[in-house]
This record gives sequence, C-alpha cells and structure tokens, in this order.
Amino acid sequence: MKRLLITGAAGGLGSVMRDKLAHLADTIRLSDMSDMGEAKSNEEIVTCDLGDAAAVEDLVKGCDGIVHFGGKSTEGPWSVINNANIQGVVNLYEAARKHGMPRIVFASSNHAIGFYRQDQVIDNTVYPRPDGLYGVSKVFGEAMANAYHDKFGQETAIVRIGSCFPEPRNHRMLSTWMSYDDFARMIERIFDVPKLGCPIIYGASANTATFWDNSKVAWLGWQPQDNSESYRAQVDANTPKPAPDAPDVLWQGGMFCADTIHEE
Ligand code: NAI
Ligand code: 15L
Repeated sequence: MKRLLITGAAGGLGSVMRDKLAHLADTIRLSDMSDMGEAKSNEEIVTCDLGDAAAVEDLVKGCDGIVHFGGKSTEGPWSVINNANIQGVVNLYEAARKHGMPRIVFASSNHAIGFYRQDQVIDNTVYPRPDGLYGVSKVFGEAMANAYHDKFGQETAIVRIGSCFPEPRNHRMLSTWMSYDDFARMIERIFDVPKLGCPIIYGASANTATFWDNSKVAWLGWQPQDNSESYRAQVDANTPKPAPDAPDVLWQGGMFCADTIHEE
C-alpha cells in the first residue's frame, strides 16, 4: 500500500502496531485525539476526534487501507461511547465511501458476544449477545461494516478481539489472549488476500483453551503461532482462582458482564 491509516494510534494496540505494521505501506498515517509522540520518517501524524465528520473525511482521504483501533475500549458513559464508537464509525465509513473504499480492519470485541457461556464454543455465525453498552457499540460497528459491504462493496475484516496484551492477565485470558505478533500476522493476511468480503474473525492465539471456532475463515490463511498455555503456571501462581459461579468463569465477556451502566 502507499498509505495505511491506523486510528487509535496512541492506545495500547495502536502504539505497538505502529511499528509491527510499518512494512505494509510506504507511509503510515497515525491518528488519535491523544498525544502520539514524534512522527518517524515513514509516518504522518493527524490529531483528530473521530466524532468530527469533516476531520475524519480529511483523515481518510488518500489512504488505501485502514486499521481502525480508535474508540472507547471499555464500558463508560454513553456520551463517550456514542461519540467515539457510534458517530466515529459512521464518520469513518462515510469517509471511506467517499474516498475509494480502502479495505478496513475493524477492531470489534469479544464483548459483542460476551454473554455466551465459557463452556460453549461459538463460531462466527452466532447471534450477537453484547454484555453492555460498549459491546452494543461494537455490534453497531459490525452492522455498519455489513451494511456498507452489501450496499457499496466496502470490504472490512471484523475482528472480535479477545484480550490482546503482552501476556494473559488472569484465568479467563488463557482462552481469550492474542499475542501482538499473531494479531500483526492476521492483519498482514487481511491486506494480502485478493478478495476479503466482510468476514468476522475471532482474535485469539492458538490457545489450547478456547471459546471460539475460526474454521469458517480458514480461507484467510491466518495461522496463529502463540499459545497462552506457556503462561498458565504464571497465571495460576499470580492470580486467585475465581469462584465457579463468578462472571469471570461463567461468561465469555467475563467481568464486563457484571459491570454496571456508567451514568453520565
Ligand atoms: P486503548 O483504549 O488503549 O486505545 C484506544 C485509542 O482510541 C486511545 O488512544 C484513545 O485516545 C483513542 N480514542 C478514543 N476515543 C477517541 C475519539 N473520539 N477520537 C479519536 N481517538 C479516540 O484501546 P486498545 O486496547 O488499544 O484497543 C484498540 C481497539 O481494539 C479498541 O477499539 C478496542 O475496543 C478494541 N479491542 C481491544 C482489545 C484488547 O485486548 N486490547 C480487545 C477487544 C477490542
Ligand atoms: C476489550 O474489548 C477491551 O478493549 C480490552 O481492554 C480488554 O478488556 C478485552 O476486551 C478483554 O475482554 O479482555
């Protein structure tokens, strides 16, 4: 690609993927509303709020791929989720429609399906079961991706990310963890395949413990290489085992299922 846009570039995933995806394009355009530091020689930095339609239209112009990490990434007040994850996604897809429909990686979340039980293995055909307002906003983003695909042919990889951190932090994450390297390899495949469409992909490493079946997207050729099992002893030693009826044990979305509505 000539120019790849990464939104949410000041965040946990954006600040790691900024380097790991640098080889995918001549120029990486980084965007966030928070400070992203200095631009490297192959980078452009654009500070903007995803809720600002005109700014997002300028942001997307001239990009031939988008990795959309920007947004509210946990539960919070609806006004914040609404601006970033609802209005922000509408702004992004409208900008993409007007500017050549660059392929999009949409950072959805396991919280779109958080109320499936941990003793179930689900694939990408299940009905959403969001576990709060944040999860609902991710279901909205998935619906936008589908509508713009069916209506205009816009291609999106909808990635229901599990827990993408340096290491799994608790017992639930032994099933939901995805390494940064596995995610970077997935994004490489997404931009490599000649025809993408609008698939839903579960974002987890090749963990022995799993809630998710990616067999319907085997055609993508993504083969995760890491496995949370190598952290099991460490997790056992450092984190208390939750009670068998705790949300973190019952539901795929874990503690988000027990979180409250964050009033304004
Ligand atoms: P993060 O919270 O560290 O980063 C999100 C970034 O988006 C922040 O830098 C924030 O400033 C920016 N942002 C928020 N609202 C904005 C707005 N209105 N305009 C412009 N920028 C805005 O989150 P993280 O962990 O890096 O996640 C990235 C994406 O992946 C998020 O969309 C999140 O929902 C999704 N995700 C991440 C998971 C993970 O394990 N890290 C799991 C599931 C989904
Ligand atoms: C998410 O959607 C969040 O963005 C991330 O911070 C983690 O909480 C992750 O889900 C998870 O479920 O572990």
